[in-house]
Amino acid sequence: MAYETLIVEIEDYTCLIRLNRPDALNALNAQLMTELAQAVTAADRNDKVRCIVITGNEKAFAAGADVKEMASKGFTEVFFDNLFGPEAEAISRARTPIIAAVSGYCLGGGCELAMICDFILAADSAKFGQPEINLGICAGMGGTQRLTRFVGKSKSMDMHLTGRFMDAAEAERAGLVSRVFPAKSLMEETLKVAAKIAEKSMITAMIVKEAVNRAQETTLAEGLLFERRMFHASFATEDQKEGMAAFLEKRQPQFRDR
Ligand code: DAK
Repeated sequence: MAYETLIVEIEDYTCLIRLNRPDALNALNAQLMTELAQAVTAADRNDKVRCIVITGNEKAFAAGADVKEMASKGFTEVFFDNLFGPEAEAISRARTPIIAAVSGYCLGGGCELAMICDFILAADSAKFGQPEINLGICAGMGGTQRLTRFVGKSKSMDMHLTGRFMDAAEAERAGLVSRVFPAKSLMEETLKVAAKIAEKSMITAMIVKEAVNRAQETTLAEGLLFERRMFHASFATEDQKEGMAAFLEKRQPQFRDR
């Protein structure tokens, strides 16, 4: 499918989705979010895709929702449009692991999009922020909820109330980002991480994704029970037999997603 605001490539079981509105620092407009939801949904259904990477360019992952598109709207319009709601949900429903590879500005809706992904790899140039307060609005695509779960109440309040940016080192210390790479090697390193995930059993990867996401959404007791049942269920797969046999035979496993 041809997209106007994205560049999508599938290679070696990884679907690389580049946000492509460089003149607007990849600001998220309605067209980009619609196309992104379509691209992620298509990749999620494609059995040649075992990991999805969402990235931007060196200057920006995305500098937020498109202020030019939003500025003149009124309450009824944003309420009935349900701006970005269905698109964000479509991305968060994907079962395939999604990595956000972030260079440069990752602000507002851009930071929220990165947090919808399963984890964030950052360039040392990355700058994260929820500066919506400077525009007279609060975050609208999960920022107050997800950032708080990532970094805790104190730092989340600080980010949302002051609108300040946090650099990659602070984001890694705070737990927002899993790893930081030099900007010039971010994509090479990200594709290595994607390849590492792609070689696993897809069934197991999806189980892991569901189980970790449960930790954000339920009580510890319910989450532990869910994990234990998923662990039990994994013994119904051929990939469990193969994984353990390969370990005992001192060879690499050949997973077949069964
Ligand atoms: N929207 C539209 N255009 C943007 C933009 C944005 N968010 N960010 C940058 N641009 C455009 C600039 O207008 C400029 O365009 P021209 O003037 O050249 O036409 C071009 O990108 C380059 O930007 P600058 O000239 O400003 O570049 P600088 O390097 O000087 O500054 C900056 C970079 C990132 C510090 C600055 O551009 C900036 O502060 N940008 C705005 C950041 C921001 O406030 N982001 C939050 C936006 S509000 C919702 C879902 C999501 C949201 C809301 C609701 N629902 C589900 C309900 C999200 C809201 C937001 O994200």
